[in-house]
Amino acid sequence: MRLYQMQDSGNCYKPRLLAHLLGINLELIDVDILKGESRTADFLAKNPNGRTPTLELDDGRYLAESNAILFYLAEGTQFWPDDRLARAQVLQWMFFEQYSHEPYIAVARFWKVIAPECPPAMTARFPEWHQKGNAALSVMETHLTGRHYFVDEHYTIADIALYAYTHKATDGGFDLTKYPNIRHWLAKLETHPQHIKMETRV
Ligand SMILES: N[C@@H](CCC(=O)N[C@@H](CS)C(=O)NCC(=O)O)C(=O)O
Repeated sequence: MRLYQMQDSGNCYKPRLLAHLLGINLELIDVDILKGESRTADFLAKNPNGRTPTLELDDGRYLAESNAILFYLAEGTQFWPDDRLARAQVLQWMFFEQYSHEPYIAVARFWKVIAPECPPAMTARFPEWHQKGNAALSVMETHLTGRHYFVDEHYTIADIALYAYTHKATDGGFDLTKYPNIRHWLAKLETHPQHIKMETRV
């Protein structure tokens, strides 16, 4: 399978991390979103929404949305639970990630480290991103009290979806020292023998 991706994107890191945990090889095709490569006619034919990551399956079909790609790769593995409620809880945290977490924590990081020539209209939005991002981190911090993982005390794709941008939250100006349970959870995931860093190119 081929992953159309950007190395420094947390959304693209999610499927790379899971694939490595599962021993799946992905061919990586870099898409420079700052040069508009995600909006060419050729790329839009693969993903009409013009975003990375986009997975090309072995049969030539495409799948977009990082969390949908996580689900596709995880089905039938230990990262997708058997229990009905646990499966729904994994989805609960993955929807939380996309609605309440990524739009603030990933976006703040994007404008600080990936496109630092941030226009004034974006700079003005940092207080809102920090307020809403900290609200999401507080929800995670409370949930992680007495827990090692988000769902059912097993490492699932809910953890991967939330790990991707949480472990880089300081890049966007968030202070993780306020969240000891989150820091323990991040450290726990990093002890997995197949864990890879975002910068690792596999
Ligand atoms: N909800 C999407 C968000 C994907 C997304 O925003 N990707 C960014 C990189 S992190 C992108 O490719 N942007 C290119 C563009 O908007 O043209 C997902 O989880 O995959």
